[in-house]
Amino acid sequence: MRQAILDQNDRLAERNRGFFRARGLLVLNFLSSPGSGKTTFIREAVRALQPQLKAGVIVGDLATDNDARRLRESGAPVVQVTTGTVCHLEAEMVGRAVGQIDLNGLNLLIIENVGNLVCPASYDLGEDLRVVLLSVTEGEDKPLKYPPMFQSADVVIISKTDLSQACGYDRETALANIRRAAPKARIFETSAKTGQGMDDWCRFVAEQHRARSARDPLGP
Ligand SMILES: Nc1nc2c(ncn2[C@@H]2O[C@H](COP(=O)(O)OP(=O)(O)O)[C@@H](O)[C@H]2O)c(=O)[nH]1
Ligand SMILES: [Mg+2]
Repeated sequence: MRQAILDQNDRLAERNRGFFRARGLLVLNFLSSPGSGKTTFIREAVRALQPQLKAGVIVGDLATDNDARRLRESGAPVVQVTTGTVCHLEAEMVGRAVGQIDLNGLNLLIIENVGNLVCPASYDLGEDLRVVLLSVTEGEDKPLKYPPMFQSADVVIISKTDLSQACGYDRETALANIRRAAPKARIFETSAKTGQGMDDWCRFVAEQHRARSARDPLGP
């Protein structure tokens, strides 16, 4: 039963991927536990990437449109998906939500997944890159406790570095644990509050977008 659901999701994710590629969109799927700083990071990143790259955002939560309202402060078009009792976004939900965004002139689609370090790891949404956040406040051992999420990450963002000292954050241990769970992931150390690491992140996204456009020259 579960396998049938995942197979169906994979088919719809491939359909999303084809659609995104045809539109020349770079698609990022942001995942983390609740409160790691996804919404804040995305809002600041969207601001920093403009006007070079323009983003649309889809955000999933069980309830409320609080995050959509916060994300709209960046100026980006935002669609809130409320999942009720479902602990992750599925490809079908993303396919429907993207139909509500005017994609003309957009280069990037950012998906903020439901806050959860377990379930969303199993659901491909058709993204190009999986971006997993780990805040300095949540413990250096999370990559070891939640291996599937970190194994599936293309990028790991260490967030809230401005709080490192207050939390007694052990940077070397956190980096070693991330490298063990996600040996191929690019790692960024950032604070959405002070702006630390944002320039590096924006350069990376621009490079990824250029690489995608070079691979798929049919995109607009
Ligand atoms: N000090 C600090 N707080 C942050 C930072 N990023 C997010 N926060 C705070 O962390 C809390 C959760 O952030 P939010 O973006 O809602 O996380 P999400 O649940 O992963 O989307 C909020 O109170 C934010 O203001 C940061 O870089 N530094
Ligand atoms: Mg959020």
